[in-house]
Amino acid sequence: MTAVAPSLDHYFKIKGAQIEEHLNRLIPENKGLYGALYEGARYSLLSGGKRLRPILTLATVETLQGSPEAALSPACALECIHTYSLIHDDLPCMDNDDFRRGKPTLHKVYPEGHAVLAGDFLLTVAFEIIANAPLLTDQQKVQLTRVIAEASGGEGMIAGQVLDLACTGKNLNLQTLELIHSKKTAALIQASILCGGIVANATASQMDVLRKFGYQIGLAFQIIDDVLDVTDGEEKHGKKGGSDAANHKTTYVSLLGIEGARHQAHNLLTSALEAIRSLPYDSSLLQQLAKRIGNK
Ligand code: GRG
Repeated sequence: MTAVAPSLDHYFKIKGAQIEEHLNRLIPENKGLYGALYEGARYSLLSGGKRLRPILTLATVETLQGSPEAALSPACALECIHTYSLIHDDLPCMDNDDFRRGKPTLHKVYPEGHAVLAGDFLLTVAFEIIANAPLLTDQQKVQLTRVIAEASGGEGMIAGQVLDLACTGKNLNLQTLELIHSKKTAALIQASILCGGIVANATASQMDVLRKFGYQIGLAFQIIDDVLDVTDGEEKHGKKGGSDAANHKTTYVSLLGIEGARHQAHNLLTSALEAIRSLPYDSSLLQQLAKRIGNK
């Protein structure tokens, strides 16, 4: 029998609130001598955001009939890492952005060094959260640490950011662009799915399915982001062709056109849906999440 899928908006609302509450407890207010560090981290961490990555972890665990309570710690660790990456990405030495999640970026309201350190704090605390997770086995903690570190480290998100900086202003081909985005954006989204698999004790072949699904929805997410930068960007940033064009970045849209980029994302999502349907579970929740990425 197929379970009735909950409304996705409702799911985002309920799980988003749960994640918010957990993050608030994990990174509490600190009135001590270095309380400003906590204040800065909380400014960015508790400032909204879709909570896509932690929600993907929770949805994967639920799909594989694991414990959603046990998944809360790695889910929050992933959101800490994601927020750190946004804080650092917005710095003047990187993308130099003034607004994020509808508010001034952290370095606009605190000294720049303070924003760097708040980002460092969020990256570090993610691994502390995993180490101290109350409902995980030691083996799960090691596996989660490895998956998250690989996705965010020197072969993952940081490598993607380095390539992105090095390639700005250069004409890239599709292969190089995919390499950058697979590391910069898809890796952490894929890790969010894999973390769910680890918490639910997925088998090796189920992890292979999750790896493929996570990569494909992660890359599709970035392609759609490129499209939205053009279609919504002019309105948002006041720059013709969006902020990527203004920053001289090669994107899926500059290489394939808007329709070509949408088609590429659609193909990835179709293949991701096919993969996830092969799991011996009701995967309707993950299917809905993948479709939401396509329509974001
Ligand atoms: C600084 C090491 C380092 C890495 C930065 C992820 C990243 C690498 C930069 C972000 C730049 C960017 C805006 C990329 C587009 C895709 C993306 C990650 C968008 C933001 O994610 P959302 O839409 O954001 O999930 P919210 O605010 O909803 O969490």
